[in-house]
Amino acid sequence: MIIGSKLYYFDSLESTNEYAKTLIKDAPEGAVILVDEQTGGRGRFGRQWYSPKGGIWMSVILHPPDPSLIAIIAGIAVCKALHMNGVLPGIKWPNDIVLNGKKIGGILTEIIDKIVILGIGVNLNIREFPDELEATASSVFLETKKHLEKKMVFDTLCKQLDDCYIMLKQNKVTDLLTEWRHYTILLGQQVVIEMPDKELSGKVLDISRDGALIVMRSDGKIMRVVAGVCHLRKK
Ligand code: BT5
Repeated sequence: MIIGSKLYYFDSLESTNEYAKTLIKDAPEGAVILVDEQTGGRGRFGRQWYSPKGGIWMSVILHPPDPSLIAIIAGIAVCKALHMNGVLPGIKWPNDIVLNGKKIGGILTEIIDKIVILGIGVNLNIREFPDELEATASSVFLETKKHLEKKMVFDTLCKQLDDCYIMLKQNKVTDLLTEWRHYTILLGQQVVIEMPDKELSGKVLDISRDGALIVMRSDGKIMRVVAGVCHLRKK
């Protein structure tokens, strides 16, 4: 297996992604940093990521030929790992893992000198969230009342990620996108996508081979969206 070629495990770190950055020159491809809790976990755009004990907080160092589908394969791997443990979450492009409409996981990819640091957070057995997250965030335990053993889910996740990463290296993009379509909650949905300089509303048609979301505006124009924050439009 590439993923987990080396494991760095700690009780606590500020952020596994930050720690991974200190290792990228020395650690082998597939090295995983795993912690029980993060004191300064981060989301995209420097946002905070709540990371108490009970979750899976990890980063993986990868040398992909092309980084554009890394968040896509991470989403597939998280969903498959939970699915194999009897829980069926969904993927909300670009980087949310959702269950019953709430966010139970997130993915953060950072690229440094063509090396990718893939951060994955899964709210596995978290029992409560701060007030400001309660409406939008949840955990596998809170949604299903199942307490899944962390080590088992982590091992399954590494295996699934390894399978997807090998497929990516073999350029099996069609197969990977088929898996993504199976897990996403977005196909055919009306969404609003916030981008730094504009907003786009429309219906999600598909995902492209480079991970962009394909959206049809109400005037029929087809748009490719490479990055943004996606909200489902209330019906
Ligand atoms: C993400 O960012 O969803 C990416 C999260 C990646 C976390 C992993 S954990 C291991 C690795 N090391 C790190 O330091 N990070 C990675 P974003 O889409 O920006 O979502 C962040 C937003 O989600 C915050 O602004 C909150 O509103 C919300 N949030 C914070 N903590 C959450 C949690 N535990 N569960 C669900 N939502 C949360």
